[in-house]
Amino acid sequence: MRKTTFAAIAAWAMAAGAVHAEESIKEQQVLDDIVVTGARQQPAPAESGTLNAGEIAAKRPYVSDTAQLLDDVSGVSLYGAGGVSSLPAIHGLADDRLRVKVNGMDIISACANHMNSPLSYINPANVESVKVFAGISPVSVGGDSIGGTIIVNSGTPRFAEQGQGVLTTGELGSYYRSNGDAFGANLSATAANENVSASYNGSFAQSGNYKAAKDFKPGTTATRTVDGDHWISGNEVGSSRYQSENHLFDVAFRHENHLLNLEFGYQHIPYQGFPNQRMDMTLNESFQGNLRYTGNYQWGNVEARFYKENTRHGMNFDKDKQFYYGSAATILAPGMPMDTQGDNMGTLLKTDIVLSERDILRLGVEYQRYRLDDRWPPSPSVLPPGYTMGGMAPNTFVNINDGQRDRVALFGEWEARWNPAWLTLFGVRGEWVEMDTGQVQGYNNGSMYNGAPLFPVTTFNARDHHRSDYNVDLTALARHTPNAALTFEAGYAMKTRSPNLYERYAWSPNTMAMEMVNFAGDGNFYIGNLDLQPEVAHTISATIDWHDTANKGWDLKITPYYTYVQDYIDARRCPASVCGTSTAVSNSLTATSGFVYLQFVNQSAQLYGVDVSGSVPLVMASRFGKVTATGKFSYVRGTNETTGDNLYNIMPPNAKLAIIHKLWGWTNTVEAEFVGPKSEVSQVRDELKTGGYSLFHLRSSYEWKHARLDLGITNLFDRFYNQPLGGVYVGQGTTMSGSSIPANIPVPGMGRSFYAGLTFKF
Ligand SMILES: [Cu+2]
Repeated sequence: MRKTTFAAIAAWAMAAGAVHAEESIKEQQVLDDIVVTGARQQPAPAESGTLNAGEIAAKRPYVSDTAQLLDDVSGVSLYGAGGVSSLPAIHGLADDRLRVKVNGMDIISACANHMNSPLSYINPANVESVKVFAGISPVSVGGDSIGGTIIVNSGTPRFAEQGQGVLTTGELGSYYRSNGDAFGANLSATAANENVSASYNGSFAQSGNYKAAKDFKPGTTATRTVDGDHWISGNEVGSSRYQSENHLFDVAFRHENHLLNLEFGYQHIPYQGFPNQRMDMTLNESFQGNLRYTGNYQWGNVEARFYKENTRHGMNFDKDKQFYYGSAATILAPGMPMDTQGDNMGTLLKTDIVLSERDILRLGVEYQRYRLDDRWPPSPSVLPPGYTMGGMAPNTFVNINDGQRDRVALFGEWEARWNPAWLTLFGVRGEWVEMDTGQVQGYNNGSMYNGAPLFPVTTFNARDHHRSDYNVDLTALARHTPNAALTFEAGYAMKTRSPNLYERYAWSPNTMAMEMVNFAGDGNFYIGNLDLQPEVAHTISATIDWHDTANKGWDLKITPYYTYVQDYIDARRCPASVCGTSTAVSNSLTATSGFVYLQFVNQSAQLYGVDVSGSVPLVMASRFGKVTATGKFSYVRGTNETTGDNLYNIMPPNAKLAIIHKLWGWTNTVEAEFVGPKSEVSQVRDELKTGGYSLFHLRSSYEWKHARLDLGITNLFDRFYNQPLGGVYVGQGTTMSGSSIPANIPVPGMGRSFYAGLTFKF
């Protein structure tokens, strides 16, 4: 009896594995009913990368950061941040320039440092599928972005087969990594009959500071913290520890071709250090409610969604950064608390209408309402005796007051399969973005810090803050499949993104306030710009894909692309008219090193490059197993066409090679990573150059029917390297005091780490 239960679960697991990649299996069924002949063509455009449940499971023992799951996807690179908060970049465009959908929700980072990036809201343990649209992303997968779309989903609800009774299934997993003494665990459980399914998915992850390879010498700085003096050892990377906890409850109802799905999510991050930010996350607490309906009708599909997400985000100095500021005799500022609240609500209605055997029409409407409050309570909250005024007292500093960013979007997309060799896709999307913010205030009306007027709040408050943008996106794409071994896809896209709340409304020209507004991780000081326009990108991109006719042997894919961005939001050295006439600001105008004062500004930019990826079987199935080689190479170049400067954080040329051996339940992998030196750097931001490096990793896993064991070594030779997109190391010491910490140390990568993971399925 036990055997049959297991067999049923295994069969179900296989079935689930086969369908999870597409949002709905029934979409396929409906279409198959109409398009009778042969296999259905893949919808356009071909994703530049997908990860399925198996590939994600293999990464969990060594990845706690969902963005890092994308590391092997062609065209994707990662901005370093906190341990669970990296920011993905596609073809050199990162962060808010990408549309990131987590379980269908457009999450917005509620933080002046973008610490709580959208992908930080889901743990890899909760992720079941990932899709990346680089280059030409269809208008139906999201607007208000110029660089592509990333779609991350936790599992689709599971139901019992007819006559199976109650289905119970789940998974329990855990891992340990030597570097940083990191560990984590996850549990998922589902109980379902044929029509109702309830599931829970939870995860926990924790790590201490990681260690770079042995010769990292940032100089040791004593830091006065809440717990007393703290010293960082020679190769420890300060402010890189983290702890995170995620829970997801899901109830789903199925009736014939209708599925209703209600999810509740909760996240709690008590601390996450940021080695490239002057502050650390001391709290991220988020509640999410997400209701979805999908229906399959004779004429097509309907998807309706309503979500609400609320984030409370706290920042201060964690244990590696100096906590107390002031004279030796009296502590004037015990830390610098910052408290951010983001309130996000969205709704979506989308239909796929099958017009004929040839044509599919997709229509949709989306609405998002977003509110943000960013307040910094006074420090100290009560002035010590003898002081009449503190630098950060007695008022609450209001960085963003009732910030509003609302979007309404309408789109239409027409996909036509003219014949087996030709497919075309055209889309139009109109988007209306409304932004506003209330009156702000500084800590006080005094003047200190470089002698500039402190917080000239009157200038900002006197201006009208309301902004309306009317944005249009267009995509046109064609795919030609002359024969079974070759696919050629090419297209054009016009994509628009409105500025975020900080780019428009961060208002204070005070050094300390400006250094707290930074999503670049470069340690510089930023101020917003009320006159910013939306950025508009024009992209042309093509993909040639050769593969053997069985489509599982060798394969080679080449994607060249070119993007011109009108009104690209870059930065300029902050002029005296905005940041004042202090010596520091004047010096910053011409400085060629160190931290500088910057203001967001519209300029124009171009980016171009090529992605190459492929795989080739070296040994076909034999009694020694099967051996496959895979590889990818990426090149991207980004320049500011207004100033002639280079764009910031552009990944140097890089390649990845892997040899994968499979035998019985074993999968053994040798991976090599080669990264060129980063020499084309942004001068306006005093971006640091980084050297080239190569890294090797060994991974091994064994899969039983109900268990999986993973063992591996990352950075096998303990090679020291600096992360090309890791930003400037400001992970320790007096990080609140502008230029009082070194500006020339890049954030190093992790030294050697051993890991082990064990997963049970029941
Ligand atoms: Cu933050």
